Amino acid sequence: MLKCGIVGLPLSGKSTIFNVITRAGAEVKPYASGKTEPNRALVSVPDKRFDKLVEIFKPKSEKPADVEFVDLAGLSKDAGKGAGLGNSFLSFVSESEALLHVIRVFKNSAVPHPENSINPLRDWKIVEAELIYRDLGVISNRISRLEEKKNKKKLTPQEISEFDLIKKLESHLLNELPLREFNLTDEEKRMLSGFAFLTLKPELIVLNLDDTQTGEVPEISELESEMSKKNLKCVKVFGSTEMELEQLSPEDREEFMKDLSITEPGRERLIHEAYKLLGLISFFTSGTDEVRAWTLKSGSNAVDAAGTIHSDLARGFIRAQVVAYDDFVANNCSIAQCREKGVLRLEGKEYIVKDGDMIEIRFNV
Ligand SMILES: Nc1nc2c(ncn2[C@@H]2O[C@H](COP(=O)(O)OP(=O)(O)OP(=O)(O)O)[C@@H](O)[C@H]2O)c(=O)[nH]1
Ligand SMILES: [Mg+2]
Repeated sequence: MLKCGIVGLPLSGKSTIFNVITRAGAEVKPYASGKTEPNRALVSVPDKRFDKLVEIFKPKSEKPADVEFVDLAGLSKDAGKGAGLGNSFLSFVSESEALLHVIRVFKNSAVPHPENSINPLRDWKIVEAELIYRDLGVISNRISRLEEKKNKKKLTPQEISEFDLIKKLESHLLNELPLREFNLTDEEKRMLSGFAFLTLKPELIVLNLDDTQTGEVPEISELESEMSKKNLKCVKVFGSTEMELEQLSPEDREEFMKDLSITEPGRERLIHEAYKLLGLISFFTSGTDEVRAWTLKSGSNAVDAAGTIHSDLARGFIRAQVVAYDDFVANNCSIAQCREKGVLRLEGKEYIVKDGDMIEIRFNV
């Protein structure tokens, strides 16, 4: 299961955003919770194509794609040095494949700010520094290990190149730069995959606004220009308001959204951005028994797709019958017509699956 961790300073609105995304009703309070055990919820990825396939096939069962969201405790300044919840918190961060970083923009005198003022760029830097500090700790440990082995002349050739690399990473981190800004080759990424470095995880910035903060919001201009330089995407959400919105009936919700001129609910925007951030695509299996959306890492091939469904399908893989969802719809949702028009294809093992492919695996075990 792919996981998205929600991080940020205490009282920035992490649990509020978690509730927006998951409708899970996690506790939201105007004082620091100090909770160590994170809130977790599985979320179905909203997908109009999936809904349409269900409408067409009227299957006995349906299953959309899902992603898990994890709402973490606030990350205090100096957590990496053991302050606040310290390292127990950071270990929860490391299990997530991607991070949603919630930044407080809303003004609310009833909710104290750990730094006593609204300053999104400063807040982002505090959390970033903690993540960098934690990665540095992981690297230092590894360096001392390898140094010991080096002194005993017991380094393998692989460890020699790893040693080389992590020395460079160490000085990069010491310059207060995250590892995502270090140009790693695919080979190097593979070498480092076991470390679960926090500053290597894709990150989405969630700006938590009050619903009065519409149009130009001067408080966020500095942060936004800095993030665009760093290629980090920012999403604006009216945290508290959108949380209330998710508790309404669909009709009332629509009315309310019109009043606030919100076109896509924050919930859907956040889930879609998180899905993209995780580098995920969906493919579909469909029939009268079941319509199902499956999650796949972008760049995966037909055998990977088969294996996602069942290991037997990967083992006995012969061919994949594939049609793009758009072609299917353009051809009256008729497989026979797709075949006639030549848009229904038989693909081999090496075929790279595309987002929205409808797939049937031919296999033999
Ligand atoms: N006005 C306003 N208040 C908000 C908004 N988002 C959160 N709050 C309030 O801020 C307080 C903290 O919200 P939480 O979602 O619990 O924040 P948190 O980051 O999970 O807090 P910790 O887990 O304790 O670190 C609550 O009283 C919320 O009602 C917002 O968009 N606008
Ligand atoms: Mg919370």
